[in-house]
Amino acid sequence: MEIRNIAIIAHVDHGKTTLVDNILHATSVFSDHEETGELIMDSNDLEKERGITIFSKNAAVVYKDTKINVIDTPGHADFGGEVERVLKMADGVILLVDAFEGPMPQTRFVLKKALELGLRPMVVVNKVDKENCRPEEVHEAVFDLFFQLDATEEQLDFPTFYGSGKQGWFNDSLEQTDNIDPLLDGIIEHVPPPVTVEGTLQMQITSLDYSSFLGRIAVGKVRRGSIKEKQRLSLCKRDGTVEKQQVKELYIFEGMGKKKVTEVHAGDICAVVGITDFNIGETLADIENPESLPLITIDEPTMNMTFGINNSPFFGKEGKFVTSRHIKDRLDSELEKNLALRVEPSASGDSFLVFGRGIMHLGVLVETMRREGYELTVGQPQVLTKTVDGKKHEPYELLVVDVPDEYSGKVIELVTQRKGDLLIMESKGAVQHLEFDIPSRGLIGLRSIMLTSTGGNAIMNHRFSEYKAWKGEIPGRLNGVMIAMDKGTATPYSIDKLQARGKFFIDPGVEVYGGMILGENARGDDMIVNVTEGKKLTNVRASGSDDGVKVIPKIEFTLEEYMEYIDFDECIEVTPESIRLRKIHLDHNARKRNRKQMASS
Ligand SMILES: Nc1nc2c(ncn2[C@@H]2O[C@H](COP(=O)(O)OP(=O)(O)OP(=O)(O)O)[C@@H](O)[C@H]2O)c(=O)[nH]1
Ligand SMILES: [Mg+2]
Repeated sequence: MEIRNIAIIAHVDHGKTTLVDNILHATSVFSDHEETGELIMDSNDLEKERGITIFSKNAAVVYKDTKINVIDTPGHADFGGEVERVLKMADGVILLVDAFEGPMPQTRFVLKKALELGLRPMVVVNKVDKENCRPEEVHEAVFDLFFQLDATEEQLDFPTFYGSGKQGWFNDSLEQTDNIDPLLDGIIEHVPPPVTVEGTLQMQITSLDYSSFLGRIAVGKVRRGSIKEKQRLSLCKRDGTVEKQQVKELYIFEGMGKKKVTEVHAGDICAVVGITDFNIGETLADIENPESLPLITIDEPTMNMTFGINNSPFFGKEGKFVTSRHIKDRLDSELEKNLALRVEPSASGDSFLVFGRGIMHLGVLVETMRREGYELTVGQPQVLTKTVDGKKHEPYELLVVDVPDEYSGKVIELVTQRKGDLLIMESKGAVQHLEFDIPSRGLIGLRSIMLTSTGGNAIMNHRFSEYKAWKGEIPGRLNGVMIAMDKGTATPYSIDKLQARGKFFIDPGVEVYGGMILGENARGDDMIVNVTEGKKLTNVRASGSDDGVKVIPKIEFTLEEYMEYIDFDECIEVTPESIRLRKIHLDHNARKRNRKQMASS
């Protein structure tokens, strides 16, 4: 059967996974009455809950006697390295662009990678059902982007499709149809069949799958020769050594699942069971004639964060895995699959410095550990600096903000305070499109301030661009916090009394301890407060009112928002049931002494 290998790439939320849903349905992977829901490929719990893709995934369908391997990729910038790797399995890409938003920072990044690899691009202008969308303009903008990125003549000649994943149609014009056949036909016509090379086996491992029965599974495209069940072969390792190993089982992708086969030929994508101790980027090759493919370079981390045991008074109450040994083992196993991650133990051995690609990358790891039953304490994320020619350098990012006209002045003011430089300002209807060059440090905590000062109307996106000279002092959080004086249960009575002085992160009825952070002070300094006075609530999650007391709903932050919120002398206690902010030093006197010391270091 003929094969086409295609990766779907785009900025976050432009509709990749929805398009894959459409492809699976159009090719009858499911029987007519089967209830599948939406975003079928976002199968991991966190992915389902957040509606975003974190891991790239393979699916395969058959259309008009051609097998199409489809690779769904994550759109968030922190997972850009993953996209770059899995592009090695593809011969063509579908670049999806939202018909309203147009090309965004991650559109540029993923397209650049695809063009550099010489892949055949197809463009899909998605979401044409959206009000005020501007598909023709977006098409123009995409063409300009190709041009700026030095696309070849052939790549510039990309076919464009329009449609709506939501309404279930794509066509080669703006005329609405009732199916996606024009797009599927386009894949067969425009994406070249895989280039296969005669000779002995070469397959680069580009991603990794897990099975509780089978263990780690190596996924990649067979580039040369073929691979067989039970075959003895060489694993060409990253460090240059070669290990003899044996294939146990072999699978190809079929629908959303896998199908066991005895042999896979060059050009197809497969999953190999039985290879031990491999890393992504390494090559499976012939037993006698091991020839490695060029290694895949891995993104350097740009940020780190301390992971330590939970040493709050509530230690061990909610989690199953609480010792530093547990945390160490868990981080070690994460390193096997999470390529952009690094871990360094502290001198004392009870905490670890974890390096990653950004807030989301590290946040997803903490969130996953918490769901698995871990308790831990994480510190303020730190941007990594480098020394270049004897000078301190730091990471910079391209920041894009789309905001209604009336707020654009405010946004520029906020970003400029944080050492961002305005590069581009243009109108898109009633919306201003702003682009800035800003040190990554300046982005930490910016989102929540920006949302507050624009009434939730700013859409913010950013992605790493390069290391450049250190830009000097950047003001941190403007507000202080409210800190619990003592251990006890927070009462509606005392929260009500304090509401005029700040905003709470907790509800009445919650157990607190001395040194725990309860909310944001309206003023710039920290304030120790008593929240345990008065009548106790009997029903923990009650409506929050008793004796005529009305408690304003608490501020709900996600883990990542907390990570961006905390100051240098604060940390986050993470357990399967709770996320609590606290001061590193819980004792009020010790903290005052230490804060001066820490601030000056
Ligand atoms: N109006 C409209 N919404 C769409 C369309 N396609 C997808 N969406 C919605 O856009 C949101 C994001 O869709 P996804 O398919 O998850 O986007 P994605 O590109 O896979 O996102 P990431 O994997 O997180 O990068 C969802 O709420 C979809 O329902 C479309 O054609 N029109
Ligand atoms: Mg997705």
